[in-house]
Amino acid sequence: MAKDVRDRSIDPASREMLDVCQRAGLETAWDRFEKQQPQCGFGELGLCCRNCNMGPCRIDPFGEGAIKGVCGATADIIVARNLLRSIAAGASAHSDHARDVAHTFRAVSMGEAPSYSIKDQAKLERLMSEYGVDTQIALADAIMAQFGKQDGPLQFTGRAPAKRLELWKKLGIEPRGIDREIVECMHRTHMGVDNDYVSLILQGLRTGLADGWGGSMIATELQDVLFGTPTPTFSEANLGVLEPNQVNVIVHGHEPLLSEMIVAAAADPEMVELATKQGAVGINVAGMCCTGNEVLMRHGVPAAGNFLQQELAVATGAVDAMVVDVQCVMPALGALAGCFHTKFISTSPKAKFPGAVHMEFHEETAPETAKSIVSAAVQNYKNRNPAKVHIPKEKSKCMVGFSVETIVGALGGNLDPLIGAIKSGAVRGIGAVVGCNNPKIVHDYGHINMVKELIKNNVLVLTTGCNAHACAKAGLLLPEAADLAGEGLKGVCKALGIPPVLHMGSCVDISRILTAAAAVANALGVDISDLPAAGAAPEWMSEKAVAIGAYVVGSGVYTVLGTVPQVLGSSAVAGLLTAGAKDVVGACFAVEPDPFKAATLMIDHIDSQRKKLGL
Ligand code: BF8
Ligand code: SF4
Repeated sequence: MAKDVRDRSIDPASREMLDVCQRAGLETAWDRFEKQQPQCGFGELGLCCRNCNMGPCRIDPFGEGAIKGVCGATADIIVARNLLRSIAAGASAHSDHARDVAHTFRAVSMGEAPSYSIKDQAKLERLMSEYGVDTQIALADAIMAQFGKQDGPLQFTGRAPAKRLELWKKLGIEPRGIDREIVECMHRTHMGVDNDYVSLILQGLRTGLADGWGGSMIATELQDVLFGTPTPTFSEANLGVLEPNQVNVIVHGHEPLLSEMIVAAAADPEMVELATKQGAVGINVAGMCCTGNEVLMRHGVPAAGNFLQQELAVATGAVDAMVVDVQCVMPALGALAGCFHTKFISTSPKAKFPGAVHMEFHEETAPETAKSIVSAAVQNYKNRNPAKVHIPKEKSKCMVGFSVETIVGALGGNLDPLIGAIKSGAVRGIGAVVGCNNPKIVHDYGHINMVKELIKNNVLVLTTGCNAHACAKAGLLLPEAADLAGEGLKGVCKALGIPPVLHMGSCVDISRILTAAAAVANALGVDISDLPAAGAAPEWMSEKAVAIGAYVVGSGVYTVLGTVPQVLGSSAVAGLLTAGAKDVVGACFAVEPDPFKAATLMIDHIDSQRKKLGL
């Protein structure tokens, strides 16, 4: 039976493509989600354990059947262990990305990666002084050492307010080496190790902090050094950025090490000439997911869409190559690409996919591989079947690239104007809205309605990841969008010429939000948990989002989740996360799928913080 596409997405381009997919009998994540219904009740509650081979064990949520695993593990233990493993996986994804960037930075410092260079010398020098080293190589070594550091603290935690640092120390959650924290999660969750849910969750916070103030921050800072710190740039977003008469190359995944080289190769006159010979008028690179955010904010490369649009992009029949590296790439793409001429190209030694051509990418041979990939796309152009091409017209303009440096610049060199606007109430507070798509929520519905509701109530929104794509598509990243904001925020945006929603980058760039929050808290002489600020992930799905949640709350920011985490099988764990944590780290989670109600929770929190600060 035909599905009503309006129940699946609010984005017009996505609805149009969902229609196309239905008519062509092409399966998408939404269809597979329906086939999964009803989803496993034990899994939903976090109550199954496969951590040893006496199991699998599952706990009866009604207390009638088994209430303990074979080893005696209770619901509290199993739920907390499962959560800890998710945090470890998420933190490892961000941090392993950071490791690759650090590796390239080190190779550049040693003169061993001639195709990469230093693009932000000033930031490099600031980092050298932050780490207390005199040379670039010493900085590279010091950053590399952050991964295996046996004792705390991680260098970047020094950016956090003194009160926060003291609290982490007191609680024993000051993060040590990034790899160490992740390994410890795996150790603690092995059969018969840590069996106290509070102790497990504290380690989850510590591992999250090692991600936010460690892995993610290292990735962001070194990417800025190597590829440039983003500055305001205009571009376009949504599937309408695909070009009917050009070779379309989509870069999808997360690490700019690859996408930067693809962008450069596509501009190579030799490649452009090759494209012309094939009958195309040029080469159009478009970005997807976080790789999309990286090249969007540094080069103005148009963004094709967020997580749930990856299959829809292929279904346009106009993508000559879908080039991927790591994270958030659906394994479904291989089979779908097989229905079209699209070449699905995997590039990371860590990530192979069924149905993909593997063209492995290494920093020493990066430009050559990038050229081979672009050339494969160009040569594939002639195989495009015009009868199968359907590109939605829909695209929106956007203004992106608000690094902390840019925001400070836009404010005239320091944070005082922003702090003044917060004090006066023109800006009621700050909302960080981030995260994925998830077919459990109508695509982009959670993102867009929450963000609109916040700005209407004078909350300045900072965005990254797939929320940033959603906002770009909806026109919320334009200075004109200030007209949708409340009077106070509108005035501030108009005076500064900025949008009411500031695009700060990819998901690892949530570290920029931490840096900004710490700077504002330091300027006010308070802790991060005292700020009139709140976070949200209205449509989150990935384990990375769980790690982010852990570091955002661990850093003191109240956070509202739009999809329910798999923890409800333990009222003790759920209670700790949604209430108890407030007395421990000064912040907690809330779960609210309705974006309007969720925005109200955030605004209420912001108001109560203002009151406490006497504003
Ligand atoms: O790191 S927001 S779906 S793309 S996990 Fe993935 Fe989620 Fe998108 Fe980027 Ni972040
Ligand atoms: Fe079952 Fe315990 Fe083994 Fe988990 S660790 S599978 S609860 S026996």
